[in-house]
Amino acid sequence: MPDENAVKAALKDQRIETPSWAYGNSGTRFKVFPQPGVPRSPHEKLEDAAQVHAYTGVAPSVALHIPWDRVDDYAALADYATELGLRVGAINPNVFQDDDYMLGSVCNPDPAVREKAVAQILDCVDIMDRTDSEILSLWFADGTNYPGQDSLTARQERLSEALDTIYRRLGEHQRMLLEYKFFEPAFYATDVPDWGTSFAHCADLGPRAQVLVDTGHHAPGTNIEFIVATLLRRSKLGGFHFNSRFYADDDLMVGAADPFQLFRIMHEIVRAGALEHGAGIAFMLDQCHNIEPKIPAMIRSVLNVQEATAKALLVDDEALTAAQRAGDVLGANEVLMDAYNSDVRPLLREARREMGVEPDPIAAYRASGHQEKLAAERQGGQQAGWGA
Ligand code: PSV
Ligand code: MN
Ligand code: MN
Repeated sequence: MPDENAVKAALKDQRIETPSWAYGNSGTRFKVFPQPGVPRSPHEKLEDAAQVHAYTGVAPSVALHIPWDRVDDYAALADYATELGLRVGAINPNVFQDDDYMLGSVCNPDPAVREKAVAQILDCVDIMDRTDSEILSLWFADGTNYPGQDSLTARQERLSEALDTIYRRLGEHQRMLLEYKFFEPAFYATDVPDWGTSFAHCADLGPRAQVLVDTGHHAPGTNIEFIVATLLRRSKLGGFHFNSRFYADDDLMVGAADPFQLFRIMHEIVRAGALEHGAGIAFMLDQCHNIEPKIPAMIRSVLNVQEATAKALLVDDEALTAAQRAGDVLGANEVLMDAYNSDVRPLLREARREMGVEPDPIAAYRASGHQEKLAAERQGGQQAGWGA
C-alpha cells in the first residue's frame, strides 16, 4: 500500500496553474453575462489568482494571454506577481482575433499574414524573457471550412516553417507546447487537429517542443489517458489544459463532467513518475466560468485536480502490477477502482493543515467576505476576450 506521508508530500508538491482569462467575464456566442467584482486589468486578474493560491497553497503561477493581458511594462507586471506571491506562467499568444486571420494565422495562404502572426508570437517570446516565463503555449485556430478551400499539405508546410522560426528563437530555459483541437472554429479541416499532428511537428523541432493536451479538445469517447501514456513514453507530453466537456470545447470546471477520466489520466502520470517537478509536466487550467463566480470556481477546480491526483497516488502499484502480470483482469480492475472509490478529502484536509492553508478552501473563501468586497470595489469588469 502507498505510504500516506509520501502521498501527502506529493500532493503538497504539486503545482496547478490558473489562467488569467478565467477571471474575466466570459460567455458563449449568445451572451456574455457580466459578473460583479470582475477584474478590470491584468493586475486585478493576478490579484484574483493570488486568492486562489492563498486558499489552496498550490496555484502560484498564472498563464497570460497576449494581447488580452497587454500592459506597457511586462517586467513590472511580473514584479507585481512576485509581490502577490505569484509568478507568470505560460504565455499564450492570441493569433485568432484579428480580421487578418480570417483564413488562418501561420497557415494563411498570404505570406504577409503569416509574417504578422510569427512576429506576434516572437513578441510573446520577448514577453517571456521579461517575465521569466518558461512556456510558450501555442494554439492555432487555423483550418479550412470547405474541401478544396486550400491545400492541406501546403498549410502543413507553412505551419512547419513558422514553428521552426519560433523554436529557434526560444531561450535555453524556454519551451513551446503545441496544443491540438479536433474542430472549431474550422469545421472541415483543422491544421493541428490531433496529438499525432502536434507530435510530428514537435518531433521535427526538437526536445523543447512538446504536445499540450487540452482535455476538452477530443471527440467524445476518446481515450485521453492512452494519448497521455503514449506521449509520456516519448518525453513529448509538455502539459495539460484541464477543463471538462459534455459536448464540445465546453471549458467547464475540470473533473465536473468526468472525474473518472481525470483520475485515469492522473494514474498514467503517477505511474510514469511524471508528477515530480523534474518531469516538467505543466498542470494548467483552461476554463471559463460563464455562470458561476470565478474565484471559487477556480478554487474548486484546483481541488478537483488534487482529488484525482490523490486517488491516483493511492493506487496500490504493487498489487496492480502483480494482478496485471498474472492476467487477473478483475483483480487489476479492482485495485484501480479501490483507489478511485476512496474518499480522499480527509487526507487532503490534513495535507492542507500541514501546509498551513485552510483545510476547506471553498468554505473559507465563502466565509471571508472577499467576493462581496470585490463586488463593492470593482465596477465595470473586463471581458476575458473569449466568447466575445
Ligand atoms: C480555444 O479552444 C481555447 O480554449 C484553447 O484551448 C486555448 O488554449 C484557449 O482557447 C486560449 O487561447
Ligand atoms: Mn486550451
Ligand atoms: Mn479550448
